[in-house]
This record gives sequence, C-alpha cells and structure tokens, in this order.
Amino acid sequence: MKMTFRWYGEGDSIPLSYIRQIPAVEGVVTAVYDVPVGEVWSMAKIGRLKSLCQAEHLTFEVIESVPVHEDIKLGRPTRDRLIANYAETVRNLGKAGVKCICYNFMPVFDWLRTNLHTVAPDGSNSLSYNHEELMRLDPHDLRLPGWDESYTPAELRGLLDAYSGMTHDALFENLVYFLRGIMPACVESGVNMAIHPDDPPWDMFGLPRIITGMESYRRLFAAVPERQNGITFCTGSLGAGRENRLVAMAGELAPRIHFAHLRQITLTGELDFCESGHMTEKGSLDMYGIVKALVENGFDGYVRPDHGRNIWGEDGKPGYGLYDRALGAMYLAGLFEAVEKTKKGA
Ligand code: DNO
Repeated sequence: MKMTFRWYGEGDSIPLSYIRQIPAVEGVVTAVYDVPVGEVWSMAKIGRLKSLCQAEHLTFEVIESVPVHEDIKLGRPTRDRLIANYAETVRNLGKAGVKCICYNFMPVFDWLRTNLHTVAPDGSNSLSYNHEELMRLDPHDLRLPGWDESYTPAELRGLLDAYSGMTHDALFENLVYFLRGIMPACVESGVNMAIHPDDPPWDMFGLPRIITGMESYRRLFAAVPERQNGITFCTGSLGAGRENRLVAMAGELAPRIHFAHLRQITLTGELDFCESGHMTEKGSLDMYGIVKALVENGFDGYVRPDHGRNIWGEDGKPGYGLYDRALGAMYLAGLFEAVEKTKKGA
C-alpha cells in the first residue's frame, strides 16, 4: 500500500511541508488546475508540480483528476479531438512518472452534499447529505467548493438541456468509447485509469449516473478488459448505496483497484448520510473489514484518507482540512500494517 494525501496545488492552504510531516504519507495526489477542461496539460505545468513535490520528498504518482469534458460524456462530434487531447495528457503524465489517474464520468456535477458544516455532538463538523433537501435545490444554480470544475448558470442551463433524455446505456456507451480511445496511450505509458464512483451512487436531477455498484464494474471490465481500465474504490461514495456490500466488493474488485479513497460515513436515513471520523466504530462502514479484504486479495495500490471533519478549530476546504485527514492517514496506516504483517505471517 502506498499512502498519499490530496493536495490542491499551490492554491492549497495546506503546504507540502506539513503533508510531509504526516508519518505515513509518501506522496501527494494533485492536479493541474489552470488548464481549461479538454486542453492538453503541458510538460512544463506537470514538471512544475512534480518538482514542488520532489523538493519536499513526496512522490508525484497519482493525479486526481484529469476532468473529462462534457462533450465526451454527451458523445458530441467534438469528442474525438478532446479524447486525443486527453490521450496526450496521459502520455505527458506518464513521462513525468505518474502511474494512476483518477477521474469520474458523472454528468455535470461531481459529488453532492446538502450541508457542509453539520455539527456533531463532539463539536466537530462535517459534510452531510439529506435527500429531501437535495430535491429542493435548483440544479441551475448549483456549485460546491471542492469541485474540480463547475459552470456558470448559463452553461449549466445549456448542459442540463443537452443531457435531457440521455439514457444510462447511452452514457455508458460514451464512457466505453472514451476509454477505448485512450487505452493505447495508457498501455504505452504505463498509466492506470481509476474511475471514481458516482457520489452519491444514484441519479441526480434526472441526470443518469452509471458507476454505482458491482454490476457497473462487471459491465465496465467486460467492455474494456485492459488492466489499465481500473477503479478508485471510494468507500464513502459506494457505501451510501445500501445494496453495496463493501467488504465483498473490496475483495472481488481488488485486482482492478488502483486507488482507494477510504472514507467513513454514518447512514442516517434511507438515502441520507453524514461523514464521520475514519475509524470503523465511528460510522456505518467496516473499515477494518475493507482493508483486510483489500490486502488479502492482493491490493498494493495507492490509498488516501478522504473527506475529514473540521476539528480543533480548523475551517478548511470542505472535507479537505489537514487535521482529521492526517488522523485518518495514521489510522489507516495502522490497519494496513497489522493486516499486511498478519498476511505475511510476521
Ligand atoms: C471529492 C472527490 C471527488 C473526486 C472526483 C474524481 O472529494 O472524491 O471530487 O475527486 O470525483 O474525479
């Protein structure tokens, strides 16, 4: 297992020098944030990020995310040029030593929450999701801090119209078309693609969501069998779907899991949840069981703690403060050490 920590580039309030001091962390997960979606990331921009990481002795092997242009998801005629650009970015990242790219294929919106500061009895606060409240939101005027990309109200209107009538099958076919287009670049450059599940894993505002559970993955690997077509196993996203049995999924999917986002949630209603501290006993997900299933089935990829709570007076980027994610990294590192040593019979 290689423990990483997400860093939002030079605009992040958390410096790399702090990340380096978290004992378990070997590397960062980051991205180029100032190139418009769909354009090629130059070697110069990638090289700058890499040298900043190297200066702090942190590895630069995982990107989250190279966003996928909406025209690709919509299957518009411009997609071939955009897919060629994406493949070029993959090649450039490969040249810089990147091994894994996390991306998602959610139409228009990335992760969705209804409250960014839900206060817990211990005084900490975290992100939460209430389905009824979500249904009352107007998708034409929605943006959340922490999204890699978001749109103006006019762009949103146009996009939401463009997706009207798009079926799950059509969106899935567009994903397969995209992956088939970039696979040669991935194979040649030794870069693994790791699709992030839809968060939460159900349709939103009439927009189809297609990476929601075991069936989605079976279908995805059947359509694009290359090992470079893998996944980001995000426990918090998948775990919001009651039907998802995470321990069993972690075991079965391990060979395709290039990246694991290990995050805890507490299920608070049929479709509602609140994010909580990483430990098993602090939420609804069996973090120990998940780590054990991953390790016992050969997982040796990248891991990162995911959304942390705001604690100790910190008010960081929602989900991405320093303290609770650092605690999460250490807890997860402890679980992995114990399970990995047990596996080796140490
Ligand atoms: C949220 C993240 C997501 C993730 C993207 C991957 O905190 O897990 O925004 O980075 O969905 O493309």
